[in-house]
Amino acid sequence: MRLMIFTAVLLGTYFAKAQYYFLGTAAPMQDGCIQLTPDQPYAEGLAYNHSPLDLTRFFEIQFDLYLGDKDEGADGITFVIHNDQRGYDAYGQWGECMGYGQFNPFSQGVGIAPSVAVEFDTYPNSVQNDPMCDHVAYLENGVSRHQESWFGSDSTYNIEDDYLHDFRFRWRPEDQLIQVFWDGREVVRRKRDLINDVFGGATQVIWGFTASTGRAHNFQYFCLRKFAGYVRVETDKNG
Ligand SMILES: [Ca+2]
Ligand SMILES: [Ca+2]
Repeated sequence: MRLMIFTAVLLGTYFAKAQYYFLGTAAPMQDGCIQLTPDQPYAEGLAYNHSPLDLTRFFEIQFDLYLGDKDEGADGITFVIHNDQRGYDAYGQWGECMGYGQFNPFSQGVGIAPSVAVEFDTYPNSVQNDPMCDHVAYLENGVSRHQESWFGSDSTYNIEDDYLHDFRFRWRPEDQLIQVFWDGREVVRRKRDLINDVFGGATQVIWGFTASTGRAHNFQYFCLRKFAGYVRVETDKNG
């Protein structure tokens, strides 16, 4: 009996690490969380889950995000779903693009597309139309520039506060509704025909997190809390 429990713990650790494909500075941490960037300049890290999401079905995923402990740090994290032709090797530019976007709408930089993302942005960049404080924004197709931002009407809003923040992303295909909750508050609510208007009819999408730093930096990571929904599982890992 003891041996069985010990084996289960080992397998749990193994699968927690094996669940993600890592790019750049992303790496598993000892507590089961995933580092995206170390607290160093000019870092970029991405972690994609091995199981694609099925957009024909409801899902809700909940993670804790850690954005560092220096209010003046950078640059932030994005949650992304995509079917970029580069697949699990898709990445965007560093710095203000957080590993997701391109440097600005007029440059030749490559972002992740087609895609939908939510950024948790900790550094103001006027070219991306950022407010002067930390904020959340909905993004599409590798374009970091956004017209709308959420920062709780607090012009000093700061999420680099050494706390874990509760992030939830919900997709309801029956009414094509995206909802994002941040520390329990709904910060994005958008009707969008993701399958047809963003992903060109594709229903299976890769998902994960991206982050980067620039001249300013912070330690940035994420931890799974809950997953509700269906994923395509190629082998029965629990069998
Ligand atoms: Ca801040
Ligand atoms: Ca920014």
